[in-house]
Amino acid sequence: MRVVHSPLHARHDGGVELHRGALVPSFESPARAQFILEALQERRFPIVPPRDIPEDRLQGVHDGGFVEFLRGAWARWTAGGRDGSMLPSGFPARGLRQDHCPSGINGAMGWYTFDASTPIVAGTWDAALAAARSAMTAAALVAEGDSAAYALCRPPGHHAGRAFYGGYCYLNNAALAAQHLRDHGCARVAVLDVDYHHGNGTQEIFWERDDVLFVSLHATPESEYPYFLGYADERGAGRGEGCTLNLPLPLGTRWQEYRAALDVALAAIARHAPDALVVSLGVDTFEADPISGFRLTCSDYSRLGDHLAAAHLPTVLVQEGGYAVAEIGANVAGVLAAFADRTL
Ligand code: Q9C
Ligand code: ZN
Repeated sequence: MRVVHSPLHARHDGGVELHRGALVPSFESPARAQFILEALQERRFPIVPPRDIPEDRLQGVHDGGFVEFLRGAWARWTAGGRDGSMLPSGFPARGLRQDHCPSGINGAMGWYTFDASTPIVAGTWDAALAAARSAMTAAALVAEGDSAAYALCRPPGHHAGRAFYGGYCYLNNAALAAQHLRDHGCARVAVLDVDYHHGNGTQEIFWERDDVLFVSLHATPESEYPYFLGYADERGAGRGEGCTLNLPLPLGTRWQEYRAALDVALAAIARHAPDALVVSLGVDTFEADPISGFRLTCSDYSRLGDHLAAAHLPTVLVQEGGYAVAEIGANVAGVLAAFADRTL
């Protein structure tokens, strides 16, 4: 299994986030990708760079004005004499205008994001674009015949929607991978999101589509981020009705209950009969994750890899969350090594 990685991820660094009432350094740090890379190099996975995919391909899943905002946001911020990291100070809640993006940078920021966890710094665009290209490159490898590929994406992507960013995510890497597969020979695609948090961005992007099934296992949004999407009664709309499946789980979930939900997810995927699978691979389900509440152990990640391989589908794995930095390399490598063993 080839690993797609770009060192440009490290340009997204130095941001702060609003966490439990205080501004703290971002949990989503360059060290995460560095530790994953080292663990995969140690296990002799081949590492390849992303291809120079044209930026207009982002518009397969994203709004053009939104992409332009992300590309130009830092320049607009610094032109106003500001430094540090960009965080919003107001959002268009119910009762406020939903039809006009303010021309000023602060209003535009609140328009395009939905939280104060997702800072923009000088190198955010370069890193987000490299992550998006990594995911599309991994999809290209699979479309061209590899049985599986892994994109070491940083920043992550599954909270970013057609025209919004948030949850440490700017461009939706997994959705871009799924769209690439759709455009290159796969009539039907499934996305399985196993990050601790609901993949609200991916769900929104494919909500009205019947060609891409979205299935997500995640912590209950009643108490966990992103709070406002990810409930079991969300099933898609229009042609996409029945092509979204949410399996929210309680805090404290361990492998035994997790595995039962995973079986339900994999059965739904088999019924969709996809030509390829995209896995949004978050390892923030780990028992020692600093912002999450599930209890998966290191050895459970090999079990997860086994189960994913048992779907017997060409598979693009895309890195999402995971903030227990000391164990993140072992946990990701555990999934990928087990997956690769089963597909040899
Ligand atoms: N300040 C992913 O795992 N903030 N995103 C939660 C901590 C947002 C997680 C509260 C968590 C986003 C890709
Ligand atoms: Zn997460």
